[in-house]
Amino acid sequence: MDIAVVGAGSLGSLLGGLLAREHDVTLVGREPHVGRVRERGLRVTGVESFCVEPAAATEVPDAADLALVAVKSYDTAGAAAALADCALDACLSVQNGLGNEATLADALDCPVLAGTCTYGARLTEPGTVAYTGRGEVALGASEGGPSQVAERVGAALDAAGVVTTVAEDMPTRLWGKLAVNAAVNATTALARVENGALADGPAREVAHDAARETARVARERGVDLADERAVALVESVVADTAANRSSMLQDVADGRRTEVDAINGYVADAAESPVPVNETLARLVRAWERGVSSGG
Ligand code: KPL
Repeated sequence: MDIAVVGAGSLGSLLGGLLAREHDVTLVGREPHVGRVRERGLRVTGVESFCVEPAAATEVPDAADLALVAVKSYDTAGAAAALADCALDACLSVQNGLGNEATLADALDCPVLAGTCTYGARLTEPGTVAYTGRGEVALGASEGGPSQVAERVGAALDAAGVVTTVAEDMPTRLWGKLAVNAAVNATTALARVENGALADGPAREVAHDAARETARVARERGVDLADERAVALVESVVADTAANRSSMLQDVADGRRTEVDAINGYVADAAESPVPVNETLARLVRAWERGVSSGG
């Protein structure tokens, strides 16, 4: 299968590297990373260590069987515009936050699948990605139910050794993942701790409250996600990724914009009644972002 991985950051590079063992992959990302991949291949180190030679570019190709979108949520509209001119059979979003599939579907002619991904990755230098945790990609129709396209894409990921579940309950899974990100990302970014610090440390209850609020908002929108299930998801991700630095902690450490608007901000915007923990986390992270963008 011809796969364009749009957003060759940490996660996109890891998934692209895994997929390149079986498929024709083009990594679409930024310099100097893509240039280094073109010159010397992509090195994957950690859980598994190997080198692959995918194509690498700063622009999306003219055609691909699948576009796997892994850009930051604030870049989804840009990725959708770039992909609008690419002949595609299918598109799969494995991004954080909610609302990405709708943005992509508005711009593209092909089916857009929803995905969640719990693999852990970190770009350590241009051309090299650390594979920090084996996880799972769950994918399916964003509105739920069966999908032949999802079956085909799932089989392609599976053939490359990516742990894959083709799921008919993506709305619940997307909200479950949102609860995990709402709980873990801003908390670890603000406290500057690894995910494992939420297992028993002082921020544990902040994270659990953020997850409960997210589950309540999911139920307000007709998605069946119990508080206990959301907290259990957080506990299991925290245990499985204890040594990981969340993507938001990585963004903050590197002085980059975060995905808070599509995570805690999304929960706050979608809520019918107050969600004080998500609102507070969103405000604090936005305050940090404003300080960085004004050079503070
Ligand atoms: O998705 C993640 C992220 O960091 O964005 C988790 C699952 C929290 C792993 O770190």
